[in-house]
Amino acid sequence: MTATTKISRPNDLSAFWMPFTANRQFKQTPRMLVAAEGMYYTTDDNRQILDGTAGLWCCNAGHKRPKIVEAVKAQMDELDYAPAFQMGHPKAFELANRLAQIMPGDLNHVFYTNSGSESVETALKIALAYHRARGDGQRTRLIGRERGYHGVNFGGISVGGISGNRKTFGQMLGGVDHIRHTYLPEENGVTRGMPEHGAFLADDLERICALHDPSTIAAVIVEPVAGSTGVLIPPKGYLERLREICTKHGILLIFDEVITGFGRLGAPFAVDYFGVQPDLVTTAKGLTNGTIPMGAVFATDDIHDAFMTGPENMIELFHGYTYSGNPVACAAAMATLETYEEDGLYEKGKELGQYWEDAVHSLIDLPLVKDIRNLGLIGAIELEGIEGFPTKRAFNAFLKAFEKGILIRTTGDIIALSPPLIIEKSHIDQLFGTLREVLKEID
Ligand code: PXG
Ligand code: PLP
Repeated sequence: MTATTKISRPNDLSAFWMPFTANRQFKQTPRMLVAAEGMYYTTDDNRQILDGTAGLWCCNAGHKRPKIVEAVKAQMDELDYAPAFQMGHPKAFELANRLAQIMPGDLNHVFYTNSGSESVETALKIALAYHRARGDGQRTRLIGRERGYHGVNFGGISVGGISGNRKTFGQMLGGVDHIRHTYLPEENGVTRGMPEHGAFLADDLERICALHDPSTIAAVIVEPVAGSTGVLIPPKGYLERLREICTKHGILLIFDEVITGFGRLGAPFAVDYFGVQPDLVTTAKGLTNGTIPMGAVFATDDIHDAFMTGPENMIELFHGYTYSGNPVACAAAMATLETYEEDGLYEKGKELGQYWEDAVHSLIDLPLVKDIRNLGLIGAIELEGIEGFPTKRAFNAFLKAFEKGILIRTTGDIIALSPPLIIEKSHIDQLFGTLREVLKEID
């Protein structure tokens, strides 16, 4: 716990248009965090809040980790910025090598971005350009999944499947279709870990292939575990089946590991956890422990090498960001990976998994609880909604939880929990003890 007593409350909240926030509600009753250390935030009224969400699924090593803090300070002193195009700096290469070592299989090439949303745009563009580079340029369709979340840029919301994130933004990308989501409440309600039923849901890709002809499809993008939509765990055999169908038809498979990457499931990546090998992997968040914005897309040798043709003085991929491989972000990422390894955090989901699972499922007796799902250090508690007021019950729970000293995250009427991987049993007890009180007290 931190002993910080800093009090800071800005006197005017109007200029900052807050992201994914009920701005008017917030500005009437602000919830301000002013410091963080380990498992706890400190509020502006000096309360300690247990972080049940690792910030926004990103601070996997907890807060204010000394190694990361020092690395960022030192990097600022040494090289603050280097041009990303036609120039390099050593840490960008060192980090890419290290990431390629951690990632299984031949996903050996790393393209840097600044967020999960940018990682998704990058992966979709690489998929399209890859087919074209191989003379297969009629493969232009991109397939996402219902209830998928792939960030908020136009490619990501097009392949994404959350209607609230799409409906007010016009036509999106053309040539996009969606397979079914993987939630079967009748068959798989209140499941511990991976559900038994539903591998057949992957066959929905065959339906899409039959409709458009597989030769027009460039890539399929899915979250191995759907996070933002309220935690949907893939049924046993589902991801394997999706891989088989993609391979059969020459379609690239993209795993969006922005949430599942860097230890969330009790393995470095979902690729390890599920033992299914995609062609491209998108990451962000945990890459720098949330400290400095950074994302990374992993590509196989085959995909990368398809671009390395033509005159050697030509740019092979017309894509990149001003901040791709920013030195301060690279330093933060290197120190983050060291911290994960030193603390054994890739294993934590396995070690603590059973205790976590039992704790999440302990809430099933509460009348407001409709379904519970979990995998690794992720848990979801789906509540009965208030009739006519969707999302209100979960939001009430969020407000009450904050009042009682725990940070939870809600989407729709679902509470999603994803604590820093440094969590201990005593924190799990605090989190679920408090949540039980919350769910008894709210309307
Ligand atoms: N893909 C996936 C699978 C994600 O979960 C993104 C892409 C976009 O990343 P950026 O860095 O652009 O936000 C995400 C992000 C929540 C929540 O509480 C989830 C995300 C972001 C913020 C909140 O569910 N996921
Ligand atoms: N808009 C303008 C006018 C720019 O000059 C640039 C980059 O040079 C961008 C947008 C893209 O910015 P970023 O590279 O940070 O994504």
